[in-house]
Amino acid sequence: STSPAELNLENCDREPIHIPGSIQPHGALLAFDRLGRLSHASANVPALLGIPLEFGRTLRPGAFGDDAALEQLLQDTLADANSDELVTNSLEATLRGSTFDIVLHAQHGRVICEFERRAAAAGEVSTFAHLAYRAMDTLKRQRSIERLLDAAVIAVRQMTGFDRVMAYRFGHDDSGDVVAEACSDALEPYLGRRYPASDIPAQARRLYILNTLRLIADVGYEPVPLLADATQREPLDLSHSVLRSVSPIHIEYMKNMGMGASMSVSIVIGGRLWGMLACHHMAPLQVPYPIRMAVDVMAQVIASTVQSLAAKEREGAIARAAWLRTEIVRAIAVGGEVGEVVMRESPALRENLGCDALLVTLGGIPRAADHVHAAWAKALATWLAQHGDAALVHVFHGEQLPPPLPGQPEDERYCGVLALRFDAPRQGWIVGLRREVVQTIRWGGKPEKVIAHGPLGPRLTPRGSFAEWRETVRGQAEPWNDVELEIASQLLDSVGRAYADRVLEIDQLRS
Ligand code: BLA
Repeated sequence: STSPAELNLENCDREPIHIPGSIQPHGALLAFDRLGRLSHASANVPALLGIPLEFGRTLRPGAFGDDAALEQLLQDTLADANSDELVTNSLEATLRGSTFDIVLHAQHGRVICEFERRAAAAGEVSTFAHLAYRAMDTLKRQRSIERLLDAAVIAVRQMTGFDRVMAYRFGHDDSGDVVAEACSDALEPYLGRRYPASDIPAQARRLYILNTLRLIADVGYEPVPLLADATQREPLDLSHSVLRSVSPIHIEYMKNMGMGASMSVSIVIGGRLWGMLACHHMAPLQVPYPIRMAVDVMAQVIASTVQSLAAKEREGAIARAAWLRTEIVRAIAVGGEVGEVVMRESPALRENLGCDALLVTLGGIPRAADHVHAAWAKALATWLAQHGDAALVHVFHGEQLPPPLPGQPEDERYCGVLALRFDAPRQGWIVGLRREVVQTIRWGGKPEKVIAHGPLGPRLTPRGSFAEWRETVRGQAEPWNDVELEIASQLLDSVGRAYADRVLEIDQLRS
């Protein structure tokens, strides 16, 4: 496997983070084979649990003191060890005077049993249960994805006590936007910022779909090594472990951000990582397991609510598009000029098609424009007249397009073009335009505030990785999504027909 010294920004998606060979020190780990024989243990087991490390043997009776419930649960979990399905059990127990949350999971012929030391005063369980219940209820009642996520970050902050809780939504290119945030007044808000896909490498995203919650209780921790029976050839797979030691690259990133603890919870929709709740604390923070589980359930409620809200938003957009189409067709039928009609509906159309500007051209000449620099509109109209082929809906990007002209203002530079040809012989186009993605994104950070560069490189800061991302997205616009493209092609269809009827009428009048 790759040692930390060999890791860098280019190969960090190859770090095998599921087999780190160590755990975080706020607990201890035991692993058993299907016969219940000890195969692996964290080096702190004797000190923390008072259990001697006798690899290849089953635990002696009474190894867990007189806690019969734990011994029974281990036996029950072992009975499920041959399942391909993941089986998870947990309970609270007191060993040698300390309270532990004990989490067992079985899969592929092995049981992993983790003992998490319960941090002081987790609060009244009943108070907490009420809090969690109320939060779920509030979440289900939200009517938009924005409000849902706003409510979610507030609830998670209340339940866990993190200094900062963010809802992070992934885009088509896996970059992530901070779309909701609840944070302490002492912190600079991150709301509205975007982070590049490379901040969470591919193998971590895959793991986070399987195991939806992780906690790094103390960024400054010393990992505790796992020891193994000499017959064990494979490193222990900690994909589903709650104590898994995390990537040193990520630890450095967090140190550079000045963090003391972090937790993140996946929002998985349709088997895809849709977003994440990401929590920061400036000091170490060990969130008790039951509270983490409540947050995990909450993330599932969020996922299903997002899914139904997204379906409603889609239906709403399609209904508004149908209404707009009717208006436009009616106006053209009574003799309105396409350019004029489109401009009259411009705000609603821009919203509906998700574009920043609109242009209508005919015969290679701009007829009407909204937020488009006149000289560039002319260049684009000429260019379109030369580039249209058989297709009716065209999507052009970046370098395919005419370059910006001298004097063209920054906010009227477009590099995403959705071009709808409503009249092929006369080169009539309705054109929706999108700005370069870099100009659309708010980046609120102050570069001079970046914390010291670590030994793994200067780019491992949010600010540094943003600079790199900015380079890779130059000349790109956000692509149009399926709903927008469908709306566009229906619009084109209706306008095309209304316009053809109009032209026919005029021709008939003339003859
Ligand atoms: C993991 N990176 C993560 C995680 C987050 C981020 C949330 C999940 C682990 C956790 O809960 O802390 C990224 N965290 C962010 C971002 C913000 C934040 C963007 O708070 C913004 C406010 N990270 C890098 C680079 C590499 C990298 C350049 O920035 C690789 C070269 C690696 N990130 C990396 C790895 C993991 C990770 C390897 C997995 C950690 C693990 O689970 O072991």
